[in-house]
Amino acid sequence: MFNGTDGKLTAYREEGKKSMKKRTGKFKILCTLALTGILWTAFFAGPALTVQASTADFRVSPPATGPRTGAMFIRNGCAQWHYYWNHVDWLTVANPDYGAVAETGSIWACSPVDLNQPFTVESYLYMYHNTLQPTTGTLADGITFTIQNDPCGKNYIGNTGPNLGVYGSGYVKNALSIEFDTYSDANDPKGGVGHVAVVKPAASVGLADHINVGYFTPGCRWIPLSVTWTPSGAGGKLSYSFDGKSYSYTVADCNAQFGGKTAWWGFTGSTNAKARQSNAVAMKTFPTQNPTYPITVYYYADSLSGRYLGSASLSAAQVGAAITDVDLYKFAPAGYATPGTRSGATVVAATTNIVYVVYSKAIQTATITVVHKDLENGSILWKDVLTVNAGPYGPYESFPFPNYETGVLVAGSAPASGTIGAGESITITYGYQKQKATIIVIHQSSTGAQLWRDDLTVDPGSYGPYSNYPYFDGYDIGRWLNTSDPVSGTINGGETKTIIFVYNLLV
Ligand SMILES: [Ca+2]
Ligand SMILES: [Ca+2]
Repeated sequence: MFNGTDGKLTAYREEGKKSMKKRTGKFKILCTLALTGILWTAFFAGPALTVQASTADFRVSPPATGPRTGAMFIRNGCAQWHYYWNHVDWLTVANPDYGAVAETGSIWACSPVDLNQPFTVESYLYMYHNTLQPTTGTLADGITFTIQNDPCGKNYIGNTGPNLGVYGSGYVKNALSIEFDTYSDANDPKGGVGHVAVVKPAASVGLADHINVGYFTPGCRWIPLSVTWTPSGAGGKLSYSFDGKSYSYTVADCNAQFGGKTAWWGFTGSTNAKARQSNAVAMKTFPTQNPTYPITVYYYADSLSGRYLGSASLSAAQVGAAITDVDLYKFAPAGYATPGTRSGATVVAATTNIVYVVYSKAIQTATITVVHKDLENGSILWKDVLTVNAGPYGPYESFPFPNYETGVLVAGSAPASGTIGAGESITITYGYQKQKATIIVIHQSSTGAQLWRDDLTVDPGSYGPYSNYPYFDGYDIGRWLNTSDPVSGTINGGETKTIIFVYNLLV
């Protein structure tokens, strides 16, 4: 774009930031169109025009190498993409608007990195006054390179000033930062103008939270930064060089540090309320990992009914890798056979990867033999061989034998209720007694005095006749008086009959 102060042609710039001031928008578009024509005309028709990368914004050019980064990062906050026609581009993570203060921005690579694989990021960092400012004044606050798994993911945006876009309230979670801090705050190391340190982002970062502290002097330059991740077991090593010095930091456990093995990476930056420092990143190389693809497992019960149970996501995996970590027991409904039957994707493809796990209703039976035994004589009154579902069984009422009194479990028998496993076989034996009847025989005198009483327990059925009852021999054969019952008939289990004999006393 034109430098508005002197009209000098500098470069072609596209703004990726929607929040650019509207009042300048049309002007920029016009300038862009005009300049594009001018530049391309010059390039193709004129004598060799040595096109310099623009120094309009940052006084010096970033190295004219590296991929076009505009589509490779998600930009948040005040971050912007600057693309120049000779393919030199960079992203500002703070202070893109030439003088704004108290800003913060973040750029996160569109694709996360797989921490199971090594990767290297090579870049250049600019942390200095831009061209519209005098080169005097305080520089603050700096840039971080951060690997993170914040819930906001690649939309995470942090705080301004000393927070460098990652610390303070709402700090980036599950993260590790390498800070390039150009302003020494109260809690900062004091050994140099600017300092480099590994910091685990937190609400409050103290001096002791700065690890691997090194120093550098901010200036009007693009400082090379190379970061290499080397996985090792559950963690890995973060090796980085900045301004010609090398450092390394070991992460013991990626799950503890990053909340997983896949993480976002990118840069954040900030300015404070007074200092104006442009913070910019130019990329040299991006991670060249094999791309990974997510895998989804859907669980169903009853392949016929297709009842959906739930889903699970597996860690992203590389194309061609066998999908081995499918949990065939997850969501299994009670009573269904496990493991489930798996179908669907078996090898990761560069498309949607879906695995199905289907359970079937368990056909798991057990056998319960119920024996009903007469306790008096040991004879088997009834025997049932029942095929039941494995699981709980009983209680006693589940195995009735109605013709007798409530049974009692015979010693050594299985309990009347419990749990039976698939394929098991048990025998429950109940002892029964026939239900008895009661005949009360009362002998009394003709005057009503009771002479004798017998309470007789009898089997149900016919009873009587008279001669079956105990004789009261102190008297003449009595004359019986029918009270409630006759002296012979049929009596049911549980019934009571009373027969009264009345005697004439032999006096
Ligand atoms: Ca600081
Ligand atoms: Ca610091």
